Amino acid sequence: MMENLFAFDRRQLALDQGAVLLEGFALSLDRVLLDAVGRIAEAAPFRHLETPGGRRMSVAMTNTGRLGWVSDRRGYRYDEIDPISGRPWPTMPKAFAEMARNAAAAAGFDGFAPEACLINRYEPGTKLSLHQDHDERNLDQPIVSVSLGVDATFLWGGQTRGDRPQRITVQNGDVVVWGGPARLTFHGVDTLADSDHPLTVALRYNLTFRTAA
Ligand code: MD3
Ligand code: FE
Repeated sequence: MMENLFAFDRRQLALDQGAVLLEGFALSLDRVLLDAVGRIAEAAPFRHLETPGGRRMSVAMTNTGRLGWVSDRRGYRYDEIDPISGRPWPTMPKAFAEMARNAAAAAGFDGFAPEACLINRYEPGTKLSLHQDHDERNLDQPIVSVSLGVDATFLWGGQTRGDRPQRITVQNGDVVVWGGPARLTFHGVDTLADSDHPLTVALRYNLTFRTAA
C-alpha cells in the first residue's frame, strides 16, 4: 500500500513516435545520482568544450562510462580517454546503468546497455541549440535522458532543422527515452531560467545514456 503512495500522478507520455517521457522515473534516485555526479566531477571535472567551429559551448560537460563524448577543433567523437586528465573516464556507477536500462525497458526498448553517459551542467542563461545526436554508430539503440535539479524546457523539432520546435517542461527526476523514429529528431534546451532547487540550487544536470560503438 504505502509504496504506491504518490505513484498515481506519474504519467508516461508519448511525446512523439518513439519518444516517451517517464515522469519522475528517477525521482527516488535523485540524491544518489547527484552524489555520484559530484564524485565523477572530482575525477573528470566539468569543462566547456570547444566546437569544431571554435566556439565555447555554454553547457559544461563531463562523462562516465567506457566512452565519453568530446568535441574540439577536430570534430565531435567518442573517446575512451578524458583529454584533460589523460586517463579513462570514471567508471559508470551500477545505479546509473541499471536505471537507464529500466527506463529504456519501460519505453519498450529491452536490453539497453549504455557505454557512455554524457553529463551536462546548466547554469542560469545556459542553453543548448537545436541539434541531432548522430555521432553514435548504432542508431537502433535509444538514448535515455535524465533531468536533475532546476526545471528546463526541452525543444524538439522534426526530422529537419527548419521544423518549428515543440516545448515541454522537464523536472527533477524526469526521464525521456528517444528511440526508433524519434532517434534523429532535432532537439535542444531553452535558456535556463533563474530558479532554486533544494538539491542543486541554481543548477540543472542532464544525464544522457548512449551506446556509442
Ligand atoms: C531527442 N542534451 O546531450 S537531452 C545532448 O537536456 C542533449 O542536456 C539535452 O541533447 C539536455 O545531446 C537534451 C534530450 C535528448 C537527448 C537525445 C535525443 C533528446 C533527444 C536524441 C534524439 C532525439
Ligand atoms: Fe542531443
